[in-house]
Amino acid sequence: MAALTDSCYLGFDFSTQQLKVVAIDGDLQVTHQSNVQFDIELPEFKTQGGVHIHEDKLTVTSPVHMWVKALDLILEKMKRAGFDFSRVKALSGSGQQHGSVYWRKGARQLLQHLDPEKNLHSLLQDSFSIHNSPVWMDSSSSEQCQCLESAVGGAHHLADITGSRAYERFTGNQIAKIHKSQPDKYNETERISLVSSFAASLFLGDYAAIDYSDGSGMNLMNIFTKQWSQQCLQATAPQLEEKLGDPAPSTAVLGSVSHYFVKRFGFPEVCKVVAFTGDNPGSLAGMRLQEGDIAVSLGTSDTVFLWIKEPRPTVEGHIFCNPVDGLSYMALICYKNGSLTRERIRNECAGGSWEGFSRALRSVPMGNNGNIGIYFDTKEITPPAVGIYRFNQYLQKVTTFTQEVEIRALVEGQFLAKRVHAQKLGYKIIPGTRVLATGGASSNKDILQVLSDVFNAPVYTIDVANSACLGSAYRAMHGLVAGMGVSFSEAVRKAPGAQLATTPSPGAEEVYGPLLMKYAELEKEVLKDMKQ
Ligand code: 5FX
Repeated sequence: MAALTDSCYLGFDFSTQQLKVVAIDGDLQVTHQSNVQFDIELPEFKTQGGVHIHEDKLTVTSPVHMWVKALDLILEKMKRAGFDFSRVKALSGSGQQHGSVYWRKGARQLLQHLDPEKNLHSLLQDSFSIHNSPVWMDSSSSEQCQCLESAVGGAHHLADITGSRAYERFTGNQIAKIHKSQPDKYNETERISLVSSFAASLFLGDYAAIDYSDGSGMNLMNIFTKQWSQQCLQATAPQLEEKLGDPAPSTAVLGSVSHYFVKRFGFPEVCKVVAFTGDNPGSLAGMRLQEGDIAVSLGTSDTVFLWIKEPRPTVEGHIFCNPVDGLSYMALICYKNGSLTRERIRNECAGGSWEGFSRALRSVPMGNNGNIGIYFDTKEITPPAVGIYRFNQYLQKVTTFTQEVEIRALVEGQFLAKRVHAQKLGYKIIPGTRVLATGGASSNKDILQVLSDVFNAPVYTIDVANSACLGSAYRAMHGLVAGMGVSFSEAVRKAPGAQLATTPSPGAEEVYGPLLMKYAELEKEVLKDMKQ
């Protein structure tokens, strides 16, 4: 029996472009990492960025067999690298959210009796009724979204139940589309998994429950009762409840790894499988977000996630059950106009230089002398508007700003929007609130200063290249003690922390408090203009 210090925990991340794995030891230090890039290492599936974009440009799928083969490959790689599977006490994982897997009738039997002499890919050849799984990039289910919203009494009502209005990528709407377009395949389906619960099923050798947190991204689950909403199920497809199985807490131990992994790779028989979850919930765990914290990822698209106690679902953004604390929630807001817009303004107003961009930010005072800008180069998600809007200190529309004012208006506008929308979802700044910044733009100190000033909270930076994967390893470890009442933060207190980057400038709240209200009003006006 391995001593505690020899124990290790595995976290897998079935993301869009690759499968990753990380191992941590009992001190939460990373001891092993590996990955399989789908396009490069599994070229036979002919994916680009891990997906197939269909001719209509709206349908986006990934081959389910590619994910199975990727698991074969990554475990073989670990074995070749001398990884000692006998030390793994627990494993967990995450998957791209919303994607779905359709197991054919009889697949459960197969999963329960996998022959350790063969690879999973060959064993599970005939196990899926749908070979091309719809993924989160799919936006082909608008018709189903409209049907669902009207069946439950409107977008607001659906958000009140499921935490989100209807979104094309959300799994229920994808299932409804499959039921309508391929009824035979739907009827042949014994079980529908999310990417996360599908991956957990492979390890478990049985169908794994969908966890509450990833289950919140389906437009099917009541996020308050944590049960499937009968109203939503009925509006989606027949016999759906039996095909989904009961959802389970995200911290649940689902069972031990199947005999297949014990025999083929040498996992201990007692190695536990902790419920897998979505990649964003996984990142929340990897970043070790705590109550009151807000994570701002400044990448191609900007993402904000929050730990909240009292969620207020709206038709903007999403509320998910919290993956590490059963009494809390997480909110997620996606913005399409992130880095690409910052780069455009940098090119137009600072000669393409980030130093010039920073100089301009420093040369104009906090609050931009009352000038506010809204920059939606492409149609934004939150709010659904497009175009460039500039307002002077009297809130009158103007057509141009000086270059310096334009730069500050962009950065302040993006952060004011994040705080306004976060507050609408129930976010409150409380003593101890931290803003955790990640992604490309988080390396720019002057951008972070504006972030800190707008949120009136200290900003920390954290490297989250592998946050979902690492979060899964942390969750595997926590899963073993969660039942004894140990909190996630206690279980991972030894993990490396975030670095303090900056604190709010004196007087920031006096400047941005009133600007927040003005920004919210202007955004409403822009939306009204769009609808006319
Ligand atoms: C969240 O709602 C999303 O659709 C994406 O962030 C996917 O989870 C990416 F995998």
